[in-house]
Amino acid sequence: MRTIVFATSNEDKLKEIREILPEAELLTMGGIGFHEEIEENGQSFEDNALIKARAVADYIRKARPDLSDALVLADDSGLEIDAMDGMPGVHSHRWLGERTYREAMEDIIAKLDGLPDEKRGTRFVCAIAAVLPRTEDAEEGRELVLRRTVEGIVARSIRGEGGFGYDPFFYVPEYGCTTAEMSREQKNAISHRGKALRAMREELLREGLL
Ligand code: ITT
Repeated sequence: MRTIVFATSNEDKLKEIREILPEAELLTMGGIGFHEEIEENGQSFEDNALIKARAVADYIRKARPDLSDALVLADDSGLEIDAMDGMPGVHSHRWLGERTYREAMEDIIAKLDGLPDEKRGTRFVCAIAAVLPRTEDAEEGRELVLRRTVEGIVARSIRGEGGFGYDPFFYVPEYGCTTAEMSREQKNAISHRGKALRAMREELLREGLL
């Protein structure tokens, strides 16, 4: 069984990831002894996913040679809101400041008050990066990166208890509910992270790495 180290400290993401990558033994950063804060200072989701995956791959090279055959994956995700010029985007987490998600969502709903559906467009974006194990003739492991999205509209009120982060106001018209009102399986089937992870899984299977 292939070992995958997933470079996240977000437990909610891990629950989603475990369901999509059943053929791998999934380890977390904490699980391999990596406790440093990674500075996500990239300009794009792809940059940040690569920054996270490289930091963990470096750590494995230096401190965990027993894991040299492991694949390292990382995702960087966030929410883009059309009426806010794509904000909060790559800053989706830090943009909260001192607010809870609920407060931040209520602020956005107030800002968009009165806008019709066609002006409430939003999307979740997810970039997944992989650092592949080093081969005998290569200094560095090869890297793969890809991006997927899911489109929605900013709901007029917060709804649902499932998911995490901005899910309770991410309304998907085709399903008539927010991603927080979906089961985990339903959300994984349509979500940015679900799509990106399945695409990465396909790629890894094609390369004989899973
Ligand atoms: P790691 O960097 O440790 O993975 P993080 O929570 O900081 O955890 P990101 O930088 O990738 O993760 O994510 C930015 C934020 O975007 C995340 O904390 C959520 O607020 C939001 N987000 C991402 N995916 C989401 C989803 O599926 N549902 C709701 N909100 C999501």
